[in-house]
Amino acid sequence: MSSLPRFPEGFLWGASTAAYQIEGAVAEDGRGPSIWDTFSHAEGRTKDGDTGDVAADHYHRWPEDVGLLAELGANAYRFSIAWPRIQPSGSGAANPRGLDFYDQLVDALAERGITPVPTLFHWDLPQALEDEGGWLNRQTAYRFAEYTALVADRLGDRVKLWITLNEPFIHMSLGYALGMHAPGRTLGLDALPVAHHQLLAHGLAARQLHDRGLGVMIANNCTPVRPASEDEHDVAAAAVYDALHNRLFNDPVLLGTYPDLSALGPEAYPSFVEDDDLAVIGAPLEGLGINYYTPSVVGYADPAGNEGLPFTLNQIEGVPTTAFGWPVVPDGLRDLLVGLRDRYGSALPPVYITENGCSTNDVLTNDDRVHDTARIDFLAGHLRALHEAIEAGVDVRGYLTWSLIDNFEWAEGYSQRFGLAYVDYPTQRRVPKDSFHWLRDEIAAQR
Ligand code: IFM
Repeated sequence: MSSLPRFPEGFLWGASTAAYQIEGAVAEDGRGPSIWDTFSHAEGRTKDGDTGDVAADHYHRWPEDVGLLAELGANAYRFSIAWPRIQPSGSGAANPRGLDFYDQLVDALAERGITPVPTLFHWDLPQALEDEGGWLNRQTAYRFAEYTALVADRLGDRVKLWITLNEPFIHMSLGYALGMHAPGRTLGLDALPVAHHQLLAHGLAARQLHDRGLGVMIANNCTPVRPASEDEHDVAAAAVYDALHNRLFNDPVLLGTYPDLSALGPEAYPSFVEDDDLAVIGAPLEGLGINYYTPSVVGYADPAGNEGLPFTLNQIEGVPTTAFGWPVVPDGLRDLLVGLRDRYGSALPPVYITENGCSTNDVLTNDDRVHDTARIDFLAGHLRALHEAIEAGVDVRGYLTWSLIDNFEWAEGYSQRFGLAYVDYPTQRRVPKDSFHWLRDEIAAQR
């Protein structure tokens, strides 16, 4: 019996993954090195020195993983394409064996009636492009459009809905501002050109996809922002954080404008934005991907003692937390979506939840079970909140949970398990967790 209210007809149900986090096989079939190969192999960058060299071995076990999706009853699967498999040195002709890998995956999904929703960039930039400045270099945006064309030419007959970038805010902030992710740069606010060049890449890639009659989305990491108090300084600080985390990436793609970031410095971005860029970036989208994990409570900070930032992120008390320590606030998803609808109105395209999930301290029992009750509670709470947003009039078309299987959680290595299926890394055996069975039953009840 279902514990969830009824979702709209044709709703997409499924799960998400990303290439570097699951594939492994980093030196196979002509794949070139990515910034995550370099970063994870550098001393002290990831927990326990973990790398994605083998990850969940999806490159060899993909038929089994497609089988898991089928068993789940998924009608959609979001995966990412590894740019370094397609263009090992970041430019030039496509590596046919790289394209073949995704071609066979797409065919296998189609055979099972599962809609493929590929992401073209989920943080694994070819190292050769990083050597030329990575996303600090405007040329990377043009390289991305060329790469997009190569992939779309091969898969566009079967793949109709595409995601250009995954979470450009997280890639900019953790990768280029704070140095916690690849490529490990610590530029602080000087990382802002990375936002613009990623957005330009999105716009140029969207043009390639649209020219081929294909649908386009971007997957933005969004957080509902709440001020720490009603004090005007906290309220203003919250508005700045909202502009940096959410609006910097949503306004340009939905409205063709940038939010006011002058609170971060007198020349936050004008110098690197060229004349027609915003028109390219603001091309109409067929969907907006939302990755939601937790809200943000923001208070005022004196920029002088806070690396130029006029805000601070406060602890959220009194709610459960994930194994990662992230506060679990399902209502935040409803508030976020209703807030997006109120802010963007008719400029908001159909919304797809392209990520939402939690890490838990999973234990494989002797009888091959994983009792991840906390994940079931997480999913049930967020799906109910999502339904409330739909009832409030937000056009939500799908829910793709993060993640199908346990995987390489970036700087946290293999210590954080987000999967519906447990991966026993020494054997690479997949064991569906209790949450997998729960979601399978809920999806079946919706049909
Ligand atoms: O694992 C990541 C994913 O790659 C991007 N979004 C957040 C997830 C959990 O941290």
